[in-house]
Amino acid sequence: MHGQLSQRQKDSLAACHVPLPSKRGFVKANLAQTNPIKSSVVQGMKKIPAGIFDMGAHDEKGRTDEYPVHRVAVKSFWMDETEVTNAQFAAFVAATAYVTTAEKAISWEELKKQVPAGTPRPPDSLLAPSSLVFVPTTGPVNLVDYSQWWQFVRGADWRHPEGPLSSIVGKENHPVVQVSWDDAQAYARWAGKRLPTEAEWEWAARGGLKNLEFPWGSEAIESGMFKANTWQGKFPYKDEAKDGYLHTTAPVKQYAANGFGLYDIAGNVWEWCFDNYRHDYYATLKKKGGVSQNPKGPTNSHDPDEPGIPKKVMRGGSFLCNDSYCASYRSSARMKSSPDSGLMHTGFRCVKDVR
Ligand SMILES: [Ca+2]
Repeated sequence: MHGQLSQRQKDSLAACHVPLPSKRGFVKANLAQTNPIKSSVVQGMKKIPAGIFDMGAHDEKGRTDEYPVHRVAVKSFWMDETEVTNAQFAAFVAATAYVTTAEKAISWEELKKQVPAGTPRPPDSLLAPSSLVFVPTTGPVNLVDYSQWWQFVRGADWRHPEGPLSSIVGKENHPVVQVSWDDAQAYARWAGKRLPTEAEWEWAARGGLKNLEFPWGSEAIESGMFKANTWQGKFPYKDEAKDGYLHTTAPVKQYAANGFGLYDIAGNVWEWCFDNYRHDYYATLKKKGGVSQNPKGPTNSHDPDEPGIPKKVMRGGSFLCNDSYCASYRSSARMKSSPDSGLMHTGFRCVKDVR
């Protein structure tokens, strides 16, 4: 009788009543972990629905390259819910020993193809590894000349975004910056992803809102809650940093997500897109008429601001965007730079096709 058993004997008996594992049960238990709900989720990404929308600026606030509005259809895709962080980029570099564009000297053989024939080779100091760093001015300046607040700094790279004496220690959760379009492409390939097309990016940024100015709707950026890491005050000399971040990156996810669950789709850092940049691409699509299906950008690039320098599209604005200057946190705002450029306010996020 059990009443005559010691506690140790009772425990031993109870243990015998626990079934032993079976191989088939073990396999079934592990199969159950890949149920349909979990397999429809990609970690760190949001599923963006397919849709048709009117791409471009819907008011008079756009720059000329944001017109004309034209109708675009995009297929469903996954998109990173945040910009790629320093920690994520570090994992890529650790796995591949990848060296970014900013860490390499500029190739004179490549550069001389883009300058007039006979241009003499510049000194090595100009070709040394370097990247573009924002340096605030001491007072008001003519805003047409960006060379007043952008400097090529030797030793600036993704690990040293503001120059050789800066670092990303403690900034693991900030977006990676000082990465070129080529670097972003390399990361995306390694991650089994790709860069978004410009059309995918704008559709995703609009977050299901129709024809509204910002990813959060129509409310002015300076009204109500802070909506993004941008610049408050007078550009480029007095950032009041009311949003908590003084002309630098913020950790990802500090502000509310848009309607599709995407964080920092406005502000923080510019995001490289896949497309070549042409100022007149929208006009070309509009002229074709109908709905442009999954446009992937023009086959070549032309920027009237710097003819002869091929460029890629950037979107979303950055911590340098200001209501009185570029206001590029507008969903339709376009920017461009050469694919070998690293900048202190430029990063990226990736997308993945829906299978
Ligand atoms: Ca800020």
